[in-house]
Amino acid sequence: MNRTLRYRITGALILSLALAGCGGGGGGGGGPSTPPTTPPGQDPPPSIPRLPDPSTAPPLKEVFPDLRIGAAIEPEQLEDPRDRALLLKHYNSVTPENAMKADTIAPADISVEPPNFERADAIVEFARANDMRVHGHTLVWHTTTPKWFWNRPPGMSDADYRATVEQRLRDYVRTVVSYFRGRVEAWDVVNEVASDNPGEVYRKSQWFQAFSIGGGEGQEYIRIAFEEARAADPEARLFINDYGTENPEKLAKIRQIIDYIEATRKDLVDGVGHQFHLQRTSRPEDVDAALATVASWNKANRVTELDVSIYDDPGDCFVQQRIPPCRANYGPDLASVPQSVVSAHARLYRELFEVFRAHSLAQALEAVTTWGMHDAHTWLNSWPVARTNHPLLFDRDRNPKLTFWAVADSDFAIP
Ligand code: 9MR
Repeated sequence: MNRTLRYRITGALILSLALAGCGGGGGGGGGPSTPPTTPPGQDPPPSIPRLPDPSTAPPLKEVFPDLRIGAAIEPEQLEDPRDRALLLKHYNSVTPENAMKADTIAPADISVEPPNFERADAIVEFARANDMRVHGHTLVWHTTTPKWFWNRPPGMSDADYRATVEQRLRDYVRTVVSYFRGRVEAWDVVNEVASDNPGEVYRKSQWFQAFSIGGGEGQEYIRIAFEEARAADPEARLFINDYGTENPEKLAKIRQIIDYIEATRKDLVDGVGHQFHLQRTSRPEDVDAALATVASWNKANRVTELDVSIYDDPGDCFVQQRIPPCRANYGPDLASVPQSVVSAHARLYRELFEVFRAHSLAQALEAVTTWGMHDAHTWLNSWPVARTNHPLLFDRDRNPKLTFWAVADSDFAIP
């Protein structure tokens, strides 16, 4: 993982942790102290409910008819019969986890080599064939911007360099959004452009730096990306996507950035994409407040990358990325996780989806996408350390977990 990515994610979870503070969430992180969940096929202890037969699980998209329910996926998953079945049953929106990032679509300069839409097309065509929407992710993200965007021939003046980078940005955004026009209904136009440094609004990424050259406004790339996307597909919904938006300080920066983008044109930003990469000590009331705040701006909300780590890591885990300070691996499967942790995870998800339902009923939340479908495929199995995590609603066998039942059935007793 490169340094920029590490820095970015570090900020995300430190913010979440800072927010979590004395927050809820049961269970210690120090190792099994209460009975584990019961492996499939075995009788649970009397205090722990046996999970219902997976075939009786209601489709999530029907449990939340006022929300789009999405999952981030890779094209290969469409070839896996179990993943395909899970996707078709529960979801009506997909986000390409990586297939639409610039380093995938345009590893080489698109003025020299045509862009490669193959991987993205696999997902978009599957979605079309199955009546699902596609949430496009993401046009501009410093972490996945290929190097050719920054090429500077020797001797090029500052003014020419800035103009060249701007042209590359305009061409890239226009090319991609035009190509998917009518097939991708929304875009994360920019991703993670807000800074995590106190008092600093804009991330000082390579984008910001390139646009600052010669005394320009570093943040102008953000407005340009929105302008091009709007022009290329006037029907697409355009989002500014970021993590840590459950933190009011971070969200206030998003507001400032929207005000900048819309200073001269009020119709460029449709809404805020909240990643919500949470831990089980995160607080639903912070999530609720963030959604309410954005709604009060008359902007749309989408939850774009939801997951909840089962580890309540301390802040320095995300800096050091080793165990300790990161929590030790609970073990290879869900049955080795303390029941108190499994239950806390389920309770938090239940409360989060109660918040989501309330906002969807108030027309203040359009979609909830989880960052992956099941625990076998999630970035949290390798970050901040390689470790078995269980952040999603379905287990490694694609079966609904206690957390699923907590969300799907409000009467289901969480032990
Ligand atoms: O899950 C994605 C992982 O497979 C990629 O290697 C990584 C870098 O492209 O991006 C991950 O997804 C990120 C998303 O695009 C933006 N928000 C944070 C997500 C987790 O890192």
